[in-house]
Amino acid sequence: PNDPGFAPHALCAETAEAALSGLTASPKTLPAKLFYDPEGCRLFYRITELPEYYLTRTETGLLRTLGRSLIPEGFHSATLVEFGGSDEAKARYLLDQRDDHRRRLFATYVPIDVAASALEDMRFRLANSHPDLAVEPIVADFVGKLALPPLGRQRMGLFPGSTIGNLDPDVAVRFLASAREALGPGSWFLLGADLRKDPAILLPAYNDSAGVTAAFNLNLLCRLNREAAADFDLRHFRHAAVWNDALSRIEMHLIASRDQVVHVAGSVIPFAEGESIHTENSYKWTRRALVAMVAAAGWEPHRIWTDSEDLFGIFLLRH
Ligand code: AVJ
Repeated sequence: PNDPGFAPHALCAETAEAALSGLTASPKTLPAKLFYDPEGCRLFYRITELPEYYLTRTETGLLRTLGRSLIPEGFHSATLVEFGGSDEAKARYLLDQRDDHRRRLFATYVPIDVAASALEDMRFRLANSHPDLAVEPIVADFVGKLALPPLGRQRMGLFPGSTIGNLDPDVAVRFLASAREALGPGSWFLLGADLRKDPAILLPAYNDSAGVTAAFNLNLLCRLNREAAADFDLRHFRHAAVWNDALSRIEMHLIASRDQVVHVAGSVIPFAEGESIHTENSYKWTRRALVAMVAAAGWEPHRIWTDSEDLFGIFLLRH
C-alpha cells in the first residue's frame, strides 16, 4: 500500500485477478474479454468501420440482403436469444421482419451479455423503435452455465460477428452444445463466422494502416493501469498480429520492446525484450470444419450463406 504505483482506490478485483493469472503464466496471456471497457468498445466500433476490416461490413450486407429468408417458415411471435449481444444492430435485421399480414416474426428479444449498461441502453433504444417487442436482457457471460426463462414455442439463437472465433475449438463446441440445450428441441441457431482465407487479406484486417487495432490492443494495458494498479509504459510495448496457419487463427500479441519490470496489483512482472503477451485468438473456419464443429455440439447444419467473395459465412442450424 505504500508503493506509489499502487492505487487501491482504482483496483477492480475481478480485472486484477484475471490479469495477474494471465501475466504470471508462461507464455504470458490476457483474456480477450478484457478488451471491452468503454474505451475498448469505442475502438472496436472504429475497427468495424476500417477499410481493411471486412468482417462487420460483409456480415451486415448478408443480413440486410437475406432478411426474411434467414428465418424458418411459419415463425411468428417467436423469441430471439442473442449470445454476447451488447448491441442490437444485427438483431434488428431479424427483429424488423414481418409476415404477409404485417405480424412480427419475433415478439421477444433476449440479449445475453456481461455489459449491464450496454444492455440498458439497448433496452431504451428498442423501447422507442419497437414498442411492441418484449425485451428481456440477461446480464451474464454467455460462455458460462445458462439458465434461460421460458422462451415460448418458437426459439432462435443468434451468435453473430464471428465472436465464435475468439473461442478455442473445444470451448466453442461446449458453448454451442450448452446453447442448444438451453434453447431446447425444435429451436434454430444463426451463427456468423469468418471464413479461412488468404493471410494477405486476414493480416491487414488485424493490423490496419491507421493503427486503430494497435490502439485497441494497447488499450488493454491502459485498462490495467487504471483498474489493476498497474504501471505499464505503453511506449515499451508494440502491437503484433500473426497468422498461425496450423491452428487456423489470427493471434494478437503485445511485444515488449525492451527488458523491463511492470507492477500489477502489487506483484512484480518481469519482461524480457521481445517477450509477448498473447491477447487474442481469432479462429478462421472452413465450411467443412465449421460444419464438423456444430455437428459435434449436436446441431444439424440446415443452410449456409456466404458473400460473393466467400469472406464470411452465415450458418443456420437446427436442433
Ligand atoms: C469481435 C472477436 C469478432 O476477432 O475479429 C477485431 C475482435 N480483434 N480486431 C475479431 C477484434 C481485433 C473481433 N471479434
